Formats: sequence, C-alpha cells, structure tokens
Amino acid sequence: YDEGYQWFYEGRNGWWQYEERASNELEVKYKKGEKTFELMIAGYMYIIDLENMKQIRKNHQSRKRRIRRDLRSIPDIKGIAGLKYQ
Ligand code: V3L
Repeated sequence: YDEGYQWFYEGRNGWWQYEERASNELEVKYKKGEKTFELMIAGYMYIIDLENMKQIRKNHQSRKRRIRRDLRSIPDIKGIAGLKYQ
C-alpha cells in the first residue's frame, strides 16, 4: 500500500500508530471504500467506523477513540500500539 500513509488511534495527548497487521487491514478496507468492519486488537473486538473515523469497543461502545490516516511523519505520534518511542 501507499508507504507515505499510516493509521493512528487517539491517546491521551497524542496519537498512537496502529501495529502493522491492523494498519494493513485498515488500509485495505479504506481503499475498498468499506464503511465499517470488525477488528480484533489485543483480545478485544473493535468496530472500525471509517465514515466517522472512530474505533469503538464492540462490547463496551462508550469506549470510543478517534482514528486518522495521515503521513508517517506527523509530529505528535506517541509510539506504536502502546510501545512508546524514546
Ligand atoms: N491498538 C493497540 N492497543 C489498543 C488499541 C489499538 N488500536 N485500541 C485500544 N488499545 P479502549 P495514553 C492505549 C488498548 O479503547 O497514555 C495505548 O496503546 C489501549 O491502549 O478503552 O492514554 C496505550 O497503551 C488500552 O490500554 O478499549 O495515550 C494506553 O492506551 C486498552 O486497549 C495508554 O495510552 C483499552 O482501550
């Protein structure tokens, strides 16, 4: 896929990059024009809503995060999937 772009989910004061498998899946669904799909992340099932750019935990739908597709080089990235950059 387009190497210039990556997928991010919202953290407390910045953005986390999705891990590679999830990121690839997000990009494929995005390119296909799909609106929503389900994704298993670290043992939880999430609904990815690409129309509203949200990640929602399926069994606890108040647990919502904004998501974004942006250039890899944006400045406010905390790390990848909870692993902090130094
Ligand atoms: N990829 C990896 N872990 C995730 C993801 C994801 N897409 N979504 C949620 N989690 P919730 P700060 C995040 C983790 O939404 O300090 C970060 O990765 C989520 O981890 O309520 O607030 C950090 O590890 C959380 O631990 O279902 O920026 C951590 O929060 C857990 O799933 C703290 O980040 C529940 O999230």
